[in-house]
Order: sequence, then C-alpha cells, then structure tokens
Amino acid sequence: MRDAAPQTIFLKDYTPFGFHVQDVHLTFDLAPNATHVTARIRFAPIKGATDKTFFLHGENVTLISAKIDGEVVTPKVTPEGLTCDVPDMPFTWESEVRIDPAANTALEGLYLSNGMYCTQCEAEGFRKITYYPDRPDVMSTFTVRINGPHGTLLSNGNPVASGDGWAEWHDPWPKPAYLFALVAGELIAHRDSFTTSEGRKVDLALYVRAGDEGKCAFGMQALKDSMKWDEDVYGRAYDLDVFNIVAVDDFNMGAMENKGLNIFNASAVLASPETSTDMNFERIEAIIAHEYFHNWTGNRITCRDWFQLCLKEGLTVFRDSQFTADMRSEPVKRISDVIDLRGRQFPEDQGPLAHPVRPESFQEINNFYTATIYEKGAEVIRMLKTLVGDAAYSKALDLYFDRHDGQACTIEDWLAVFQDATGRDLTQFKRWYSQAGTPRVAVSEAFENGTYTLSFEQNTPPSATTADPQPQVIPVAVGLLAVDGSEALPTQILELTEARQSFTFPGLTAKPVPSILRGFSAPVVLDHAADHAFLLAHDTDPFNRWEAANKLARASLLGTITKGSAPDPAWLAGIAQLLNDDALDPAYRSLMLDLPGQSELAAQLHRDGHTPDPDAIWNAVHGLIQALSDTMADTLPALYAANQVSDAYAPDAAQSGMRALGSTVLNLLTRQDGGDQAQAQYGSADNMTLQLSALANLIRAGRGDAALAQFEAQWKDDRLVMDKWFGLQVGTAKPDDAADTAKALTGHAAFNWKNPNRFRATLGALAGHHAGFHAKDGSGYTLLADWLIKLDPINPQTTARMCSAFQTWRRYDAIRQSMISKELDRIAATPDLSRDTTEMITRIREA
Ligand code: B3K
Ligand code: ZN
Repeated sequence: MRDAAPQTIFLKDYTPFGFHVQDVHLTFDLAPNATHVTARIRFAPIKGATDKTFFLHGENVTLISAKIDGEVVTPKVTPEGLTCDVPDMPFTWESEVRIDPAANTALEGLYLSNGMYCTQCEAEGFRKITYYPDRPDVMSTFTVRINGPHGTLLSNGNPVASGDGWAEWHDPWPKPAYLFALVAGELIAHRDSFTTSEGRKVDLALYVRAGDEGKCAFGMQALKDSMKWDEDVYGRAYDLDVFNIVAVDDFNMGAMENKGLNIFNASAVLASPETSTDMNFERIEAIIAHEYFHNWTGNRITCRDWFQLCLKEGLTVFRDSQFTADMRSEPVKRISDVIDLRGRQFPEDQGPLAHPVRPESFQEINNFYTATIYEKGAEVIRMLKTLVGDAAYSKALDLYFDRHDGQACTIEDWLAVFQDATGRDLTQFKRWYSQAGTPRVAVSEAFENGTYTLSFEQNTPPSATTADPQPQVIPVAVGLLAVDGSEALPTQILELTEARQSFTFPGLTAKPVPSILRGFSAPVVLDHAADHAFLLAHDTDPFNRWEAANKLARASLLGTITKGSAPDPAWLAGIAQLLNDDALDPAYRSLMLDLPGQSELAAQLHRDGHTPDPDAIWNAVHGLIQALSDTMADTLPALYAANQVSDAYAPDAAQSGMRALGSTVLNLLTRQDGGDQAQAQYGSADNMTLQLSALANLIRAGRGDAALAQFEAQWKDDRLVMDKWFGLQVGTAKPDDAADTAKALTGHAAFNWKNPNRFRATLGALAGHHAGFHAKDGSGYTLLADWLIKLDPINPQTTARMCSAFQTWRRYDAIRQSMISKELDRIAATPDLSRDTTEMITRIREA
C-alpha cells in the first residue's frame, strides 16, 4: 500500500493522548508471510483530557478481530489506523492482526533479513506491527510472548520463560512503542557479564550469524567500557538483568537503542583486525556507547513528541563524544567532530534543508534524523556546558535525571533544569533550538595605549524556516599570545549576546595575537584575518593550531582556484615541520593533512560570490598535496618507516594514530615513488587498515587492477569488506570516471541494491565524490536519480536520505543547475513517490 497524501504536522498542534496505557501484552506467531500479532492492552481514559478520541495507529496491518472487555467490536479502519467507541472507564482492548514480514523491504516494523526476523520501530514503525497509540509520550510496560522458529527469540526487558520454539519477555520499565524490539532466528551468542555499581549482575550477549563469532570481542569490550563510563561520569547504572545486542545485515541506519535489546547494522558492531579499519573500530566503539547511553538519555527519559528529537539525540551524541574523547584523544576527537560538522551539518544549515535543532513542522519524521538534530544538537549542549561550567553542568544533569525519570519531556523541561540548577536565564540561549542557519561571526582588532580590543559582529543569514534570525548567545573561547609565542592571556570565555559587541584587554605591553574560538567553542563560521602561520607555529590550543593549518590550506586552495596562484609556501613549510615533529601525537599530525572538503570549498566560493567549478577544486586539492609531497620528498621514507607498528595489532588510539600518519605519508610517498611502497604494503598487510590504504594508493597511482582483483577474490564472502571494495573504487576514481565506475559496479553480481549498506557504499560514494558527482556531462546526477527512483518503492527511508546529495545544487553554474533541476523534476514526477522522498525533493526544489 502506498503512503497517504502528505500531511504537515506542527509542533504547535501537540495534544496529549486521551488514555493511559496501563500495560501491554503481545503474542507473536511468527511466519514469513503471515505473522499474527495478538495484543491485549489495558487502557484508562484520562479525566479532563481535551481529546477523547480513541485512535490507534496502524499501517500495512490486516485486522482480524477486535474486542473490548471480551466483546467483539467493529472499529472504523483507515489506511492510517482505527477509531472505536470505548467505555468511559478502564477497559481491555484485544486485537489480532496479520502482517507480512517477508514483503517488508522498507525495513521498518517487523521484517526479515536473511531469514532472521527483526524490528525497527523508531520513529513510527510500531504501527506496522499492531494497532497502538504509536507516539513517544504514551509509555507502558510490555510483556511479549514469541512463538516462532527454533533458535534465538528475543524481546525487550528480562527473560521470563522459554521452551522449544517459544519465549516470554517482560520489560518492567515503561517505554514508548518506538523502543519495542523483537528478534528471532538462528543466532550465535558471544557472552560476557558486567556487575553494576549498584551490585546488579547483568548478562551481556552479542548475537550474530554463524561465521561472525570472531568479530564480537571488540564490541563487547566497548559495551563494558560504556557501562562503566556512564556510571563514573554521569552516575547512571544499568537497570535490567540482561543487555542484548543483535547484528543485522539489512538496516537503514547505524543502530537502534531498543530497551535492553539494541539492534545494530552489522557494519556498526562487527569488527576484526583483518576485516575492519581503525576508523571502523573507533566508529563501532562510539555507536555502541551511543546506543547504550540512550538507556538513560532517550529511554528512561524520552521525548514528548518527535519535535523534541534533539532532546535525546543531541544529548546522547554529546555524551558519546565525551566518551570517545576520554577513551582516546580529546583534541583528535574534537577536530574530527568539527570536520564532520562542517562536512555534513553546515551544508544542511546553509541550504534548502535548513531547519532548527527543534523543528516546528514535518511531513515525514524519518527525514529529520539529520546532522542538525544530532550534531548541532550536541554542539548546543556543549555550548551550554561551556557557559555554565563543568560543575553546574553535572548538577543540572543530576537534576534532569531526578526530576524527569520515567517521563516524556521537552526542550523546555531540559532548559528549565539548567535554569533551576544554575539560576541562569536561558531565554536568549533557547534561540539555538528555534533558529536555523549557521551564525557568521566577524572579528576586528584594535590596540591603543596598552589596551587591546576585540570587536565581534554576528549575523545569521535567513533560511527556509527562519526568515529573520536574532542574535544568539555565542560563547567564544579566546586566548592571547605574545609575539614571542608565549601565552599573554590564557583561554577565557567571551559571551556574545548582541549583534555587535567589543571586549577590552587592558595592561598589555604589545599588541597580542589572538587565538579565537578555541576548541571550536561554538558552531559558527568565523571570519577573521588572523596570522595563521604564527598560530600554526605557536598556538597552545590544539584545536586552533589545527584550525590555523586548515585556514592556511583553505586560503591557498582558494587562491589557486580563483587566481591560479601557487600553493602557499607558509603552509607547505609549516606542515612539513609539523608532520616531522615527533613530540606531537601521530593522530593529530595526520589530521593536519585533512584538508577542507571539496564541497566545503565550493560552499565558501559560493559565499564569496564565485561560481564553484568542481574540476578546478579537485585539481587545486590534488595540486596542493602534490606540492607538499614534493616539498617533503626527502623526509617521506623515514617518516613512513617511523610510523610502522611492530607490535601485534590493536585498535587503540596509539597504534591507530601511527597507522593514520603512516597512511597519510604513504599518500604523499606514492606521488614520489609511483606506488612502489604501496605495493609492498599491500603485499605484507595483515590488517584491513593497511590493506585498504595500500589499495587506495595503488588505484590512485594507476596500478590498482591486480590488487583489486586479489582483494575481491580474498573477500568475496565478507559483505562488510566487499562494501569497502565497492566504495573505494568509486571514491578513488578520477572525476570523469566516477559515474561510469559506479554504473559498472551496479552491474556487478554482488551489487545487491536492496541492501542499504551496499547501495550506500556504491551510490553514496558517488554522491560523496564532489567532482565526480558534479561531472560536467551530468552523468553523476542521472545515475543517482535513476537509482533513487528505483529504490523508492522498496525503501523510502534510505532513498529520501540520499536525496540530500542534491541539496547544494543552487551553488553551481546555470548548466549544472538545470541538469539537476531536471533530475529533481524527474524524481518528483515518479508515480506513487513515497511521502519521505516527496518531502525531501519538494524542500530541495523550493530553495
Ligand atoms: N535512534 C536511532 C535512530 C532511529 C532512526 C529512525 N529513522 C539511532 C540512534 O540515534 O541512536
Ligand atoms: Zn541516538
């Protein structure tokens, strides 16, 4: 059945459900095409409720029978749900429905993945399982009976009883339906246990398919580390007797925090040195932590409605970033997060899809699991912590957990906790939640009679949802350096609240060099003609030192693109020196070569009034790396050798930092030796990090064919590794070849387009290849549009998400704009286009 006509839902229209749900009993009789779900739910009308309609959501479910207090009733059924006359006193609702998991390719609700039953209910998937008030503010305890195939049968909470082909679970913690989960299939458990600070012994299990047993140990350790960290840092202990994680091959996103039963995309949990890169290990550790942390921030305290999504997601991203910083390196994590923010959130905030961290309307909530809600949502909390200080932040969080445990909350509740705990008025700060757009902050300096003055001007460009942005509270961390490089004034936080504001620093003997926005203290674009070469050499703030390198590189690239100028010698010399500075963490050094993204450069060119030319950007970036390679030619072999790990492989920060630097150096070295070292590394690699970086360099050097064939033969049976094989070929293709490469790969026997990981590995890599996607002949646009049109009826969620590749279209020249516009029209004109994709294309086109 196709989606009903799109309807816009507004935050201002929120009305509570008119009934309490006292408890829920579900029985599943599993069968691939005809699963029967029997529900027994006790409802109680809420006295004085404004809306007394008894409406239960239900989509793609066939009602077999319905009873109220044992009497058969005939509800009025529509494609969205049912309404029924009910008594004005507590009653028991019983229903039986039939659903078809085997036909569920959208991967929302109950579906089959390689013979295994599994569920995904957030945001609104539970209504595809049975009739229910499927809204996050309706919380209840659940008891679940599964009658199914032999094998593993799992649901939320604690196990009650089980036998051959059946199992019963009870979750004592009231929860919204979006946290419901069920898994059934032939699975193998990797077990461990954890004793909480409250003395509860928790049985832990990671369930995987046969063959994946060897990829569980790292995820399990990450889980135990997360459990301990949440106790130590937030005072939050786990609250059930079991914690289960299941790995699934077909999944629309990374993972899902269902109470006591987290379900993971296999790519976000399975790891081994041979098959996973260091980056995979770090991502897995972070996602396991993220989902685990949701147990308190999301599950025990949930969202009143989906407009409040950032309440759980922003906070949980912030918590997982703190965890990663603690487990690994704080500056490296901060820099990586900012790279990610600029790469994914800034384009969203500065384009047609811009929306506030708390949106005020939507058509399809799945389209709002965005970088703005997650990553900018986390930045907002980070700013809050900076403004109130660490101790007050802890106090506020304690109050949040005390006051709101077991509730479905709003951003108002969240901010009230900070106001009450600190006495601070957050009225203006709240604009971070209601205004879209990235603020721009311009800085100017003056020095007179020993007094130094910094003047700031903030300005947020209007966007689709915020016509007239008002000044926001922007914490700007500033330090002053003396001309000899010593620190004249350690970091302090300046609070910008006005459109224009100045701060003075008296008693200085000479004009200092300012280091502004240390640690990237606010998610803004800073316009400041700073002495970046000086800061690159002397800044004591590791983030700003990196930022100085990044800004120098950016200026150099923009000079090349717009004026044809040669690479900046200051950047070349500064980086050459830093890369060889053994006193610095190798991971940090390797980030110095993380140049501004090509799409980001296009955005900057557009802001500066130029029309970005993707080929020119590509050439400039490659020219700059080549120039650095030439500058450093003599030192590269020794630097490469110094960053080879001789110990047994471990995915820890120290070793992965060395491998990251080693691979950065290999990239430079390949430009000197034509790939000889890469060939040697490919031949001797005993882990995926080294194998993959060698392969990438061989391809770039034009001698990758044999290694690609070898790689395919070696890994053809490992889906996750083959995703890398697909993605790498597109990602490393020359701009003019990228679309052809992707197209050829879609014809490969292993291109299973219904698997979201494989689809994203191939077409997502094309969308992420700036010059390739924007190739002059439009082939990138056409190929992506063809595949989105094909995927939409099968999997609207993944299709809609990938439409965002087109969100920056207005930046480019008239010819490219008209080619993209045609593709957008073609997608929009597709008969029966899903609500998800319709909303995305409409928003992108209306820019
Ligand atoms: N809460 C889930 C995301 C659900 C996405 C639904 N389209 C994973 C997470 O953020 O932890
Ligand atoms: Zn989350």
